[in-house]
Amino acid sequence: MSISEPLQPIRKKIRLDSPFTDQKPGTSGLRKSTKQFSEPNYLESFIEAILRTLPGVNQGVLVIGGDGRYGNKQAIDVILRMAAAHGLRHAITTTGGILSTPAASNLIRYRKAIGGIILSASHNPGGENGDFGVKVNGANGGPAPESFTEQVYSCTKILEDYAIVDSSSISLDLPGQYSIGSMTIEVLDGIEDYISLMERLFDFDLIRSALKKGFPIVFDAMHAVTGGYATRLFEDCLGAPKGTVLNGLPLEDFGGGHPDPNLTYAKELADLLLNTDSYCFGAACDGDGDRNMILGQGCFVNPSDSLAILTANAKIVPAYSKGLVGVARSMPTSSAVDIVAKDLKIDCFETPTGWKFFGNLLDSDRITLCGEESFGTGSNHVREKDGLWAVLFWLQILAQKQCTVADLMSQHWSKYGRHYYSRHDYEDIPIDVAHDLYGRLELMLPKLVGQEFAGQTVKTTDNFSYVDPIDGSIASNQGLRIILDDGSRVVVRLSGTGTKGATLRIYLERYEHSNGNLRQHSQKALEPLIIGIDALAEITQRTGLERPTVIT
Ligand code: VG1
Ligand code: CO
Repeated sequence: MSISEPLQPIRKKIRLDSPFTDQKPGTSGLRKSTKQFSEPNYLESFIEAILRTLPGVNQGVLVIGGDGRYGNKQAIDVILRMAAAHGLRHAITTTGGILSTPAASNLIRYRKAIGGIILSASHNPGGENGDFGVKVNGANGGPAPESFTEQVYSCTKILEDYAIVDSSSISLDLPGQYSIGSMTIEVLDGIEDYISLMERLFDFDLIRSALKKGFPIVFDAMHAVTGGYATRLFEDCLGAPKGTVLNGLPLEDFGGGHPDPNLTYAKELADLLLNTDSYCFGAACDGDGDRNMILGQGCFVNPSDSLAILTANAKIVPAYSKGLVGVARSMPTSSAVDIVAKDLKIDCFETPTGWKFFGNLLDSDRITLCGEESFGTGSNHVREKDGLWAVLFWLQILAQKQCTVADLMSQHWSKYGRHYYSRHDYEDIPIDVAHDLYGRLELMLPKLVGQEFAGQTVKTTDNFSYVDPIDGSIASNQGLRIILDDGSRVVVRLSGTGTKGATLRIYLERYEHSNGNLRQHSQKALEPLIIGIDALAEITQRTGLERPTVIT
């Protein structure tokens, strides 16, 4: 079907009353409340800044899609009309406007687009009272680097007007070809290409036969973007029974839930795996499909351990059968993968929090796999973390080894030792309280060296900064680290993705050798560190919170 708009759609310049000074992108794009995004000209002025900054806009190809949250389709309509006004040649979007972040990364790469605009606030709640977000990815398919987002931000501060074309909305109901003026638009099924990519990476036959032999799995799409992808993957392609995918229908408000796959927000799934014997394997993804949580029967896999397990077993997956060139993890992620990398004699890089920092390492073939403690794992197949990819990776390993998740974890720890690990989040605390706490702790850091902390001696302290080994760019103030004599550590960071108040993140880690006690509860094993940092940073006292809002 093809609908042609009038040949000369009206291009207008809308004058802005005042520039928008609060459009500073955080860890991953611009994330604000839906209400703020609904203010007149708010979205438009940010998109204008992007289209003025992104290289290749004139006659370029742009990918646009989102996680289906409230405002997704309206935003696509605005972006298409602004893209036409800025001289793009072709825009690619998807049916229902549904496109997961990793699938967008794939589309950008293989359609040789100049980049993509992804409408998502990821794991933040959606709906009229929730959050909305805009992420920009570059031609490599990955999140734009800080140099780009800084430029966009500077542009928003001086913006006086934006250009848009007047035309009626195009339908996203079915695949089709359209045009607005001289810009052509392709609406395609956002799922097909992603599934074919997965088929090229994994051995679907092996997974299919393992599932058939009686390995019941369950997947929670949390009413977010992965519903359609997961149903097609697990139920249609891999033969899992109907009903394997829970909450598979994407909803504008994610069914009122918080689409963050962790033990707090994916409790329904966690209960099925931890408190019943109905399933051998369970997994969930977040709002935009880039995060994953892995569970076995009676067993939660810590994301830092997950990265280590994937690294140790990568050769099982056809795409990585020749081995890995290197791996990377974000700084707060535990060192579980470092030990595996050492054993495999491959490089292991430590980057700041945020997927954009893996981009250069992936582009220059220095790493094959990478991951973050925040339920993100990925590889060089795209330039984003990829939730369903991680689930398939786990299924491939389990199908090949014919063992349970718990067995695989035990085997791993008895070979490499165990990194007890936990993240404590204090959400929605007053911004000044958070900054005072952080600033005070930072000032204390130099004096802590050589002092006793949590029953050990403090070896080093710093505020992590990173020099990109490829382009030499520097990212500083990436988190406070207190590293103890036995290798244990506490990291303190302020989140860059929240929209209400500030979120303080405390990352706790302690290593236990393979011949030590590997069966403790992690909160118990980390207790001295938990008590130590609370006393030192005066967390309870200053925030008034007796305990963290979320413990992972
Ligand atoms: C959080 C995570 C970080 C992740 C980021 C984006 O950032 O800690 O690891 O890369 O979210 O994930 P912060 O600044 O709040 O700690 V997503 O699923 O929003 O792309
Ligand atoms: Co996400």
